[in-house]
Amino acid sequence: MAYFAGVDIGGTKIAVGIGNTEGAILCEMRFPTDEVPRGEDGLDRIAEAVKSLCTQNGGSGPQIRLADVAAVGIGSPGPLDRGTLLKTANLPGWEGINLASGLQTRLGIPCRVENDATAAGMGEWMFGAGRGTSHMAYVTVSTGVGSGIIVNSQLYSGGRGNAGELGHIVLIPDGPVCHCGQRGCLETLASGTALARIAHERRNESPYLQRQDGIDAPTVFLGVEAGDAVCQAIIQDMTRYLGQGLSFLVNLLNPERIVLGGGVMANGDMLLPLIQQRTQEYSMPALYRTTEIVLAGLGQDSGLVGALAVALVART
Ligand code: ADP
Ligand code: BMX
Ligand code: ZN
Repeated sequence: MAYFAGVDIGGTKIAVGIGNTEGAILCEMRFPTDEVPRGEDGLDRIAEAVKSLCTQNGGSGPQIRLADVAAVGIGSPGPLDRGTLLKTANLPGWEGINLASGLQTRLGIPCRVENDATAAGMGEWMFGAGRGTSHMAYVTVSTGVGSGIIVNSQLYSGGRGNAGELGHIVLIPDGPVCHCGQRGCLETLASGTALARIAHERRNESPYLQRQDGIDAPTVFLGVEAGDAVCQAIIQDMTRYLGQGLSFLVNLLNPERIVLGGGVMANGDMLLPLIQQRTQEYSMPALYRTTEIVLAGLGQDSGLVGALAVALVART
C-alpha cells in the first residue's frame, strides 16, 4: 500500500500528516508556527515529524515505513519562486528556503510544494466540498487570506505558481499597511490577523473588549455571542470586504462553487449567510445566480489534505 505525506505550513500552525490515496489522514502532528525553528532547522523538525509519524502511526493501524511513503506534498504561504520562499511576512525567517528540495534531501522521498491556499483548494476539489465541479475557487480566511483556483478541472497555479493571491487585492488604497508593501489589501481588513488588530484598535469603544486579557480573532466571535455591538460591527465589516473579494472571483472566473475554509471559518454558520449576501450585492447577478458559496467539506483539515493531494499529484 502506498502512503503519502502532507505538510501544511501556515502563519499560525504547521501540520504534518500521513495519508492514503483516498485523501484520508491516518496520523498527524500539529505545531504552533512560532514554536518551530525557522529555515533549515525548521526543515529538520518537519522531516523528524514525518519520520516519527511513520514510527508511531498515531498509535493505531499498521506500521508505516518511511520507504512506504511515495511522495511528500507541501502547502506553503507564498510567494514562491520555483519552490523557494520569497518575502514572507506571515512566515518570518523562512526567506530563501527551498522547501521541496530541502525536505527531499532529508527524507529521500520526492517532494513537491504549492502555495498553501492552492493546495487546500486542490484538497477540497479532490476530497471535499469541491468534488464534482469543473470550475471552483477555494478561499482561506486564516492568518492571511489566500485562494486556490480550479479551471476546466485543472489546478490553475499561474505562470510561476503564485496565482490566487486574493488576500492582496487592494480594496482601500489608503487603508491599513499590508506586509506585502501595499495598503488596504483584503487581508488587512478580513483575516484572523486583521480581526485581532481591529478589535485591539477599537477596544476603547467596547466594555466587552476592555475586559479581555488578550484579544485574538476568537475573542471577537465570543463578543458577538455576548451581544457586543463593536464586535458585531467588526464582523459586519469583515464580511462586507470578503463579499467584495469573492465578487471578483465570481465575475472573473464564473465558478460553479466557491469553498470557504481556514481558521476564521470555524465560525462558518455565523459567517456564511453574511458573506453570501455581500457577495451577491457586489457580483453580476447572472453570474452570482450560478455560483454556490459553501463551507469547506474537510473543515480545518483542508490545508493538510490539500498538501496530501499535492503529494498524490506529484507521484502521477
Ligand atoms: P494558518 O493560517 O496557519 O493556516 P489557521 O487556518 O488555523 O492557520 O488560521 C489561523 C487564524 O485563524 C488565526 O488568526 C486564528 O486566530 C484564527 N482562528 C483560529 N480558530 C478560530 C476560531 N475558532 N474563531 C476565529 N478565528 C480563529
Ligand atoms: C498570505 C500569503 C499567501 C497565503 C495566505 C494564506 C504570505 C506569507 N502569504 O496572503 O501566500 O496563501 O496568506 O496563508 O504573505 P495562511 O498562512 O493564512 O494559511
Ligand atoms: Zn497585501
